[in-house]
Amino acid sequence: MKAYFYDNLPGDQRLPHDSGKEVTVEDLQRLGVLYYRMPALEAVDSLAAERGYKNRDEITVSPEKMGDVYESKVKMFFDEHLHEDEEIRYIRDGAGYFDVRDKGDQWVRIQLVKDDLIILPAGIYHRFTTDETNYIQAMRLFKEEPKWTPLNRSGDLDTNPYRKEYVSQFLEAQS
Ligand code: KMT
Ligand code: NI
Repeated sequence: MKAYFYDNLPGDQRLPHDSGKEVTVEDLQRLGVLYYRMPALEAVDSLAAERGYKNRDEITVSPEKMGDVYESKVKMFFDEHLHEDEEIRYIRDGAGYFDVRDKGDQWVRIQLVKDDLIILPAGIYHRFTTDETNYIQAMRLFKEEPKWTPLNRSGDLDTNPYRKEYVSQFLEAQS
């Protein structure tokens, strides 16, 4: 895992866009984003059990697997959105980037590789992209009823109760 501020320069979303300004695991934690290095699947099983996650699936995002729809899927994943539930991703192979908004609404880019696990809290604005290798395999964990519907960012979303809860818990509650 490596995290840094996104450079906001033009260019393909799959390029690193590394501004050189580093972001630490502790910085991520303050945003409610939890990172774990998990070489053992048993540890993922424990974490899932602790948090009440009963279901999982695996997705491969690559042109080989997705064919013609790959480019449009990758663009869709990159639309800024939030969910009304946690988003847990465990990288099984390949690599990719999750971008999350920080307190000042700046993009923080989190590079994940095999054996990295990330938990994004409900209500955080984020987006995902593959990198230049165009290949990632990830496990998606979910509870009984996944509320995975991506809600794309808009002014209206600021009144969403899950967004409001996230803002009060992580963005307002600290100096
Ligand atoms: C997401 O939430 O954008 C995804 O699930 C993308 C594929 S998982 C790396
Ligand atoms: Ni998402």
